[in-house]
Parts: sequence; C-alpha cells; structure tokens
Amino acid sequence: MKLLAGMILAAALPYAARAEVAVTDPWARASILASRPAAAYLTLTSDRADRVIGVTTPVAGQVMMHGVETDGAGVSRMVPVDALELAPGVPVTFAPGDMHLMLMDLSRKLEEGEHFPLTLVLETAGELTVDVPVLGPGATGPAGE
Ligand SMILES: [Cu+2]
Repeated sequence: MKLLAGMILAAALPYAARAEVAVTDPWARASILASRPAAAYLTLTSDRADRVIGVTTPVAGQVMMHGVETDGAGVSRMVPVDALELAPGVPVTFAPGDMHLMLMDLSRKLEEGEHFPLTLVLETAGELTVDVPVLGPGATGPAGE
C-alpha cells in the first residue's frame, strides 16, 4: 500500500517539482582506432537523491560506467558500476584516472572537433541528453582548462 501511495503522489507533483539534474563539462578524447574503446567524462549534480542506471550514445554499441580501484600493491583496475548513486547536491565527476564512461563497440573513430549526443538514464529524473565535444588525443580535461 505504501508503494501505491508513493506512486500517486509522484503523479500528482506539478512539473516545477521535477528533479533538476545538471551536467557540466562533458568531453571525450579523440580515439586512435574505432576498435579500441573511448572514454567520456563529465560532472553530474542532482538536486535530489537519484541513480544513474544507464548511459547510451549512438556512436557506441555499449556505454559502461567504470570506477577505478587500487589494490594494496598499487595496481589499479577498472570496476564496472551498474548503478551510480547521486546524493542531493553532491557533484559526481568522471575524470581521467578516476571514474569514467567507457564507450565500447564504437561505430567509428571519434575525431577531434566533432560532437556526439550522450544520454544518461536516471531512475527518478528520467533521460537527459548532453552534447559531448571530442577533444584532442592528449587532452586531460574539459575545453578551457
Ligand atoms: Cu574503463
């Protein structure tokens, strides 16, 4: 019964009460070969608790969220993240050497200077599509940094 009451409340919320999610500084690095995965980065802030449950883009067959873990010997490895928790107002940053979006099965090389759409699927806020600029192969941060 509790679940049903929650659903009715959500349906009755006015448009203005919808979740606000901000995506800042999206970027990707140019890829050397279409056969190698590419990585994309951005900063995501939601005004309420939410979860990123999927990411898609037309340029890749699959997008995975990867975290990075370092073991006791100092060896880092990538760890798939199925659902990314967002705490209200706390920015989550995807950046080189840290959490990143891995673009698998590229349909083609990502060329410096182009842009591609990337869609984040959030449990509460729904789908959010951002335009991602492709920076040079040596880029280490978003344009302007
Ligand atoms: Cu990865």
